[in-house]
Amino acid sequence: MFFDKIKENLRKTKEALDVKISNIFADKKDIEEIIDEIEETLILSDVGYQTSTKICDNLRADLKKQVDKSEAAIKELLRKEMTDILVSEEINLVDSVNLNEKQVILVVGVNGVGKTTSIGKLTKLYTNTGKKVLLAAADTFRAGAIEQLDVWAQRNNVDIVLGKEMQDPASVIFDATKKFNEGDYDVLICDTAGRLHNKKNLMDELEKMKKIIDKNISEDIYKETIMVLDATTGQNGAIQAKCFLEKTDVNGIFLTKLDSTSKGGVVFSIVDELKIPVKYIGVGEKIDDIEIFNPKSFVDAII
Ligand SMILES: Nc1nc2c(ncn2[C@@H]2O[C@H](COP(=O)(O)OP(=O)(O)O)[C@@H](O)[C@H]2O)c(=O)[nH]1
Ligand SMILES: [Mg+2]
Repeated sequence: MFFDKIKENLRKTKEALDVKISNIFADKKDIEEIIDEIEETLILSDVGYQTSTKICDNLRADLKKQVDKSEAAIKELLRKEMTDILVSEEINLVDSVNLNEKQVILVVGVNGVGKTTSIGKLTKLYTNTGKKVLLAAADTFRAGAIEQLDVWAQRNNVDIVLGKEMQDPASVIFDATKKFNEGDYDVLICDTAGRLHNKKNLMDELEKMKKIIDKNISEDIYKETIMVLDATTGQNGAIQAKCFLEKTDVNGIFLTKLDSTSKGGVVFSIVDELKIPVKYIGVGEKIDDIEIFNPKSFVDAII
């Protein structure tokens, strides 16, 4: 049931990958030719040049050791190699999803990627496990953004610290950390303005918010920064993320809009090149359209 749902949500990416790969096998070719064409298909599905090459080099090596070179056997090896990219030991597993720990989450990313919506979904995920969530509307750049988060707070029936339009976002974070410390909250999730990597003042603002969190929230409370990325932007989004990371530390990625793109392959290049785990995926606009990212079921759903 669950598996069918994720398969349906990733249908467009599956069409770009799996259907094309099946076609490669459809007309008889030699193994080298098949792997070359698989590599090309991966690159065209936004897996990224470097990561596609890595996957296919490993696949070639696997096949040297294996007698069975049927379509099923090759696809099985391909699934293994693709999963390995997502669970590599270089990726910090300490930072994997922990719904039980008390924590403060700062949500960052450029405009329109889905930050506010994703916070609404995360809030539901945490309240579902019995956690008391507090939200901070620190995207004070436009009044609409504050109201939008307020709507998600009401939907989830949780408390929110509302900033005022053009208020210093760091001061909203300050108020929120104070309320978090005084109340019996488990999770504080902070929304921020869409900040562009080339706007130095916006990056500075982000650092200021982090400092306030570090200063006001007890050391033993887990703190993290989640970067939201829009999967529909494919490789462009991956490049944008790289620029972002030059300026600020990020613990995990929330990759949105996988329901409406064939560019889901971008997951592989994000994890492989940035060495940051994808923690959540967004698969629709509704409150329950969120999945905790599972590398194996993701790969099984698209290949
Ligand atoms: N299809 C789809 N749309 C999404 C998803 N996440 C967010 N959106 C839409 O993306 C748009 C921008 O979202 P918003 O949360 O305002 O982005 P923000 O500017 O980063 O806060 C809205 O129309 C959302 O409904 C998703 O997973 N799938
Ligand atoms: Mg927003």
